[in-house]
Amino acid sequence: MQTAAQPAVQDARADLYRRMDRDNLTPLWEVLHNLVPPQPATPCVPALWKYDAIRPYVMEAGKVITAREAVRRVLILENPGMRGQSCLTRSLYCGLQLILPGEIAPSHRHTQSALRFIVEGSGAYTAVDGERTTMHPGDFIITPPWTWHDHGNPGGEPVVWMDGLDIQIVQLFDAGFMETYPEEVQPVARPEGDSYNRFGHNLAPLEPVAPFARTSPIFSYPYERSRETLETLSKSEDPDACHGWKMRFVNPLTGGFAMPTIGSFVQLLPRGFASQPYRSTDATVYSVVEGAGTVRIGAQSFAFGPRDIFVVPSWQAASFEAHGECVLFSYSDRPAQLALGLWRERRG
Ligand code: GTQ
Repeated sequence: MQTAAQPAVQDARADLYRRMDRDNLTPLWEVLHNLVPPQPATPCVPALWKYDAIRPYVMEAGKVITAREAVRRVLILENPGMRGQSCLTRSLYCGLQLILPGEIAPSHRHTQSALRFIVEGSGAYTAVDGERTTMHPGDFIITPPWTWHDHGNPGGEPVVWMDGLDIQIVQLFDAGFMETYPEEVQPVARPEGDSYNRFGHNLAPLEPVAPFARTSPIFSYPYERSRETLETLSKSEDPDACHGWKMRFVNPLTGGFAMPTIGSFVQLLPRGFASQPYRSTDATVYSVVEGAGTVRIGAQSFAFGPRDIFVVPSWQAASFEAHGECVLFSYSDRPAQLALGLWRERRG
């Protein structure tokens, strides 16, 4: 504990600070506590968006701008504690993208990784390096870094998905590049399902190939498969006290996370389940796939239903109450924290 300095000493300090400030110097001892806090002190706050409340804005955006004109017609979900920074957690971006029947979102590539989690509608596609995949609600789709990607909707209904990107991680490292493809739509080079066929059936090509470097060679994980896995799991073992039945999406070539910067998860909570509180240093974005319940985050409680999106900040305890059987998709920067030796968790 510092005691208050004598007025003469205070003046001497203030004078020193003023002079060194002109040379871009500042004393550590005035800011040390904020720089190295005893535990995570985040501006990120818990928040939940009811899909029914925000869907009208998404659809209205479809009336005022085309996907072509917008390039990506997306409403960004901004954390209320960090407005203006285009992020939902400190490290991750979240948006809701709309593509209407007949529209295309032109092809480009960037070093930021993207995930898509399909929220509403079927029949749109996203193309990654020459292969298209058709979107269905609950599908988890990856756009690996520096791969050409465009989206289109040849179907008959609006399609909405959640975009999760590592924009703020790439920003932190000033490692962002972007290019526009010379055509609006990239040519199709492989049939739909090609990557899933090569890498998604417990087989891999003989030659050690990793088409997307450190990102999974599977770029579309169908909901049908993940739902079936959770269902089967729930019949063979008791749910985890904190997580219910929870799995992570995997890169089949490494066994690691599907993306190097973003971890993605899917979990099933049985009807009536009340979880133990759980905290971890990776702030996590949730998209509700099925079921209704309540999530308690720190001192706040939020009711959730299908298609709602909510965020749990770093090191805030979260616990769930499932009114019906619930399926939750979630993503966080866990792989990045693990790679850097930073990740911590605490149960209970
Ligand atoms: O689909 O390529 O929400 O580049 C933000 C940036 C989506 C995309 C976003 C993007 C994209």
